[in-house]
Amino acid sequence: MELNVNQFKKDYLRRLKAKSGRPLEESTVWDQYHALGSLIKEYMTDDWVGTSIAYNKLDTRQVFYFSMEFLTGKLLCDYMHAMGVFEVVEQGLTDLGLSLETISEAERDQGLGNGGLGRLAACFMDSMASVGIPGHGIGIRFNFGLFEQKIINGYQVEFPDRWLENRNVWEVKMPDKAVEVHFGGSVRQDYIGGRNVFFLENTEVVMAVPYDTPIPGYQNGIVNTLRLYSAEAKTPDFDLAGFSRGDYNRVFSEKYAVEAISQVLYPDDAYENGRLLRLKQEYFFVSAGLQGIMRSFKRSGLPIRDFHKYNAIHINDTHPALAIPELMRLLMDIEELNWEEAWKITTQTISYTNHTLLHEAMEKWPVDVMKSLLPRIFMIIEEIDRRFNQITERLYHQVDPRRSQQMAIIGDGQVRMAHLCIVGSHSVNGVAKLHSELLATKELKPFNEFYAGKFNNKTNGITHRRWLLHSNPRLSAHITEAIGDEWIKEPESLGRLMKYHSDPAYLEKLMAIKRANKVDFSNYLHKTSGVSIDPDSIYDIQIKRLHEYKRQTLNILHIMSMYLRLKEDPDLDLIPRTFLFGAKAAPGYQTAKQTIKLINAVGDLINADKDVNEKLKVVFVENYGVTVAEHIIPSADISEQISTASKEASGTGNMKLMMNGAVTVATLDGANIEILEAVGKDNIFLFGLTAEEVYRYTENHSYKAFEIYQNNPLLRRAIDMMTDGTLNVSPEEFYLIRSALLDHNDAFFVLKDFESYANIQKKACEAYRDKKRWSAMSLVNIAKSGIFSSDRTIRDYNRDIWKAPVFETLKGSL
Ligand code: NBY
Repeated sequence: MELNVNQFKKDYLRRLKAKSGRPLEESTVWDQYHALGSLIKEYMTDDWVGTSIAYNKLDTRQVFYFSMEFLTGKLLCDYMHAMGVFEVVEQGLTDLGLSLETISEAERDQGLGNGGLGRLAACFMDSMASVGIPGHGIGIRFNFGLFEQKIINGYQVEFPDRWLENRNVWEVKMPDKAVEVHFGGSVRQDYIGGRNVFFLENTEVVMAVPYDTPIPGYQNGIVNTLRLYSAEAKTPDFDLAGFSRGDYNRVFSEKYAVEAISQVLYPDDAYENGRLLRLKQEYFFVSAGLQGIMRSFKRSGLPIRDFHKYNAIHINDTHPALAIPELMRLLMDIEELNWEEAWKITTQTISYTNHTLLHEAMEKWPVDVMKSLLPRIFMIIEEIDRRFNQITERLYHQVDPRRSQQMAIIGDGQVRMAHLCIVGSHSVNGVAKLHSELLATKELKPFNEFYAGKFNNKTNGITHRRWLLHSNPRLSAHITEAIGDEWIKEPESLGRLMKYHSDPAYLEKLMAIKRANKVDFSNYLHKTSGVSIDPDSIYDIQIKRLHEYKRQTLNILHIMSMYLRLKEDPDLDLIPRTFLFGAKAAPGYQTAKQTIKLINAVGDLINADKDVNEKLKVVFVENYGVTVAEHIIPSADISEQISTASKEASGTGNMKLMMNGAVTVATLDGANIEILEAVGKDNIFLFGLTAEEVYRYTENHSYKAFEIYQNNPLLRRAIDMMTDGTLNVSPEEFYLIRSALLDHNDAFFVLKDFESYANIQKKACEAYRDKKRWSAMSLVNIAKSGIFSSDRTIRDYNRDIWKAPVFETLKGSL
């Protein structure tokens, strides 16, 4: 939009006064933030309203991305960049004696997600709008996002994330678009006008009230919508009779119980067995979202039989799987279509992404729970299952009588949500080549054989606008200076940087930028936690959820072994190295929590030991999340992507780090394999078992972790350090970690991969010594990162699955 500095200053001062009731001199930082947010939102309004009018007018096919999680982070600066007003606003604020940096720190992170899956949804929102796809998000407006983590005495302690306590400037409440969601009750069946009719009776009713947040595309005038539903008791004067009888407690506890649905995000990044409230959350937003879509579709006057031609509904993992039976219910019970018609529309509308191969993370719900909470939905699932079984029985009962049971949607008293998604959708995709291949050839093989062509791959991506353009302004400017700014719209043109591959001046500047970013991060860390780190050391970074398969344990054991070597030989020629960890553990995941304590205990030992602390430093960054990531990533030298091969579906942190010039230490897992293909084997440090080897060892039980422990003295001493009193803890402190490695035969092959990890670490350090070589490696990583932009991912989804129109801009169609 057109905006000049004077106009902005005038608008802003007026807005600040109106919002805070105070003049500039008396305003708090929060007042300043709130006024700025509200003004920026207003600047966006015409485009936002215009976009939705244009979509309606054009009868556009639209995409609805259903996700339990949207890990958006802060929005202010992103919005200003998208609207092209960043510089003007920054200048205007400076003129007024204010600092944009300080003001933007007052914004709370929108932390409505656990990790990669939720962040992916947020990147997709940005890319859909920027690429010009009519695509919207549907989810839950949790009152509390992912817990805030504090490290107290080395332990993770969780605190509630009250992100809404000072209101959210971006959202708009839409009470007129509220819908009812029904739970429990019973189903009455009738035969009316020659067809079976189903009525739900005596249900508990919850109002789903949408709050809309604008999602602006990058300087294209398109503004899509993220719609999050909040649960409210039916009417504000819910039970007036009870209230006037003085029955306050009952009335309020019912209201409280209803509103609990959108109270808090479950903090597990893997499936945690069968909590009723979680199932309520899943049905709540799916039913609300579908009713909203149905309502506006019907308003358009288009025939219901064409529903799938105008609506593409994507489900982010199995959490929104109930979209399948819910859409069937709406089409049959409300719109009066028959089963076959409804099934055709449903399967052609819905597509599904799988994000995991871990068996324990596959979502399943006990039949009795599903039946009593959602009786009509369960009936429909039973019927889908019955019809599907009929076909697989007929096909397989002679060749392989067990196959049809294996593929069933309902089995062993449980509803298998992934099976429901596969059967009820027209596309099933994994999130990296290896992951998609393992789904098709191993984990979901019978389905891939049954449904030729349904399975496909869509390698993840990240929005290069947030993760490079906005969070690393120095590097962005250096790139633009060399190749122009086309990469902002066409990220694959970052490839043109390759011509600077052996340009000493360019590479030197690249390293100077990295150095400056390292200084910035060390200042940030010092300011936020009091910890000092040395910008001349290597920043070696592992940031992701804490999980055994991600193997933070391998990293810390290697650090412990380096410590032991240095203690023996203090003159060991090592480049000073700072190991940074950032990770939240699920509150109930004890092994993960012990790992956090272990990292902190090792840090305490090393950082205080004069023999080693010039060369080694271990830092655990508290409360890792989107904003912390934006500070760390531009400063990274080494990116640790060391999951057990086959376990990490894709990874997206790996992409963010390479795009900022970090070099990856990697197993051949997830998207690391595609990073390798992009940069070539000389620009990445590979180690460890392959996925195939991991499968083989697991299948033939030939791996013996204890033998490695016995035969590798250095590793053995590192492991024993957990219990021998070297660390300032009781010998039982790390009981679960030790026993997972030694008593339970190390399910994630930490010991098996240790030696090859230690070797590659040595090679990485040697490479770092050679500044020229390292800077060229870094450049190649940046240059080849364009394919990991979520713009590419979104274009792939749209080309192969959603098939929505792509708009350059909507300006002309208004
Ligand atoms: O999704 C992650 C994968 O581990 C990662 O490899 C991939 O890059 C990313 C995006 O595709 N999965 C993930 O983040 N999963 C969750 O956060 C999650 C959250 C909740 C539940 C399960 C998984 N749950 O069942 O409640």
